[in-house]
Amino acid sequence: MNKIALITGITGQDGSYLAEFLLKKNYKIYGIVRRNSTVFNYKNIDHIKNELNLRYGDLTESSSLFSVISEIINDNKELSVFEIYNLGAQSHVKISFEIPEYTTNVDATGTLKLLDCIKNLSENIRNKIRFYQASTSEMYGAVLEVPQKETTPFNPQSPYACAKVYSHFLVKNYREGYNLFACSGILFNHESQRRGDNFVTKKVINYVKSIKNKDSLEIDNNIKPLKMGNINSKRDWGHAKDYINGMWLMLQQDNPDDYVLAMGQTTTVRDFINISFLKIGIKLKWEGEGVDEKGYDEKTNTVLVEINKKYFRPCEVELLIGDSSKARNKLGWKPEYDTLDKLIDDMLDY
Ligand code: NAP
Ligand code: G4F
Repeated sequence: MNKIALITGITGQDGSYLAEFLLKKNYKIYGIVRRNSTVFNYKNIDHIKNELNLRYGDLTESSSLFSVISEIINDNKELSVFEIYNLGAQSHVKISFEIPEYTTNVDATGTLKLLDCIKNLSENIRNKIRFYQASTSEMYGAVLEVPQKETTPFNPQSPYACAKVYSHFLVKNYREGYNLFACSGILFNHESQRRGDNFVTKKVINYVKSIKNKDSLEIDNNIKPLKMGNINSKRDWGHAKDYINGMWLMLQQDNPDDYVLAMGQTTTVRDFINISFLKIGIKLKWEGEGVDEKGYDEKTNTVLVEINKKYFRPCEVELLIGDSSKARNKLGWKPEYDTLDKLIDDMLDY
């Protein structure tokens, strides 16, 4: 069987794990990469780069998408399975407030370009294609139901989430209107050592690792506190490796459908910070309120965490907690990193 996969966002956290996973299943993998002015942005895929077929492209440019899909079809006449994973995105919620138009062009209109390209293929080829869309729990926004599941109404709170809602409904529309095998995975936050440095978990872990080897915080005057935004919001965090497995399972079913992937446990950012510091033997005590709140090392009284309002968002998503019963029952999806503790240990690289 000639199995082909095309991954947009292959250089990102999920795309790189998915590529590793599919290589082990003997897929021939194509990936779309963006040109970068200084370096090859291949850190996450460097170790497998020679086994991949990488092509320059961008979700904002239809011709590049058409060109790579045409090449795949022409060069793989015997293809029997062609899976397209649309993971490419401007994926940072806070940054989407600063570049809303670009975020929409990539995260919303980009999906339209890709789906339309597939829609216009011959029926024979189209019937071999299975499409995965990276939908997100951010679409629930100011949540209208607890926990959130596939039927929970969306109430997006950022340009990023609005763009993802557009793509989510477009996938449903193309599935129903053109009979495409197209699924959306509504994934709750998932993290790993490959998480971008400016997402909250990785930012905290990087800081904790940076002070891990200090002999004494008391005599180290060079310690600059970690600057955080809203530490009271709650997230349902899992491990990226478990979530990419779920994406693949969605495309192996007889019929296309949408599924929530989540751990079903929610934790405040504050507790994520507390637990991460405890891992290196530091117990934090919190004093003050609002932007004046600080986290101190209980032993030495050194200030280790401060609040900086520059990290606040115009609208915040206060609470996310998912119900993934449908994926667990129908797909048999079962995460291996089943506690936050295991996720943090892995991110700390013990
Ligand atoms: P990520 O690490 O930020 O990776 C994003 C990928 O998209 C990168 O490969 C990036 O390429 C690529 N990209 C950005 N702009 C693009 C453009 N204009 N054209 C083509 N590719 C572009 O994100 P992730 O955490 O792996 O997430 C993967 C997908 O799942 C994203 O769509 C995200 O929105 C969604 N999602 C993530 C989570 C989560 O918790 N991680 C939860 C739900 C949904 P460069 O390397 O060149 O920047
Ligand atoms: O790590 P975050 O930036 O992730 P966020 O906004 O939940 O979005 C991530 O998960 C979504 C799934 O729900 C994805 F769709 C999306 O692509 C992305 O992967 O922030 C998490 C929470 C927020 O409430 C934020 O306000 O942490 C809070 N936070 C507090 N201080 C901070 C910081 N977030 C960041 N990035 N940096 C801080 O200093």
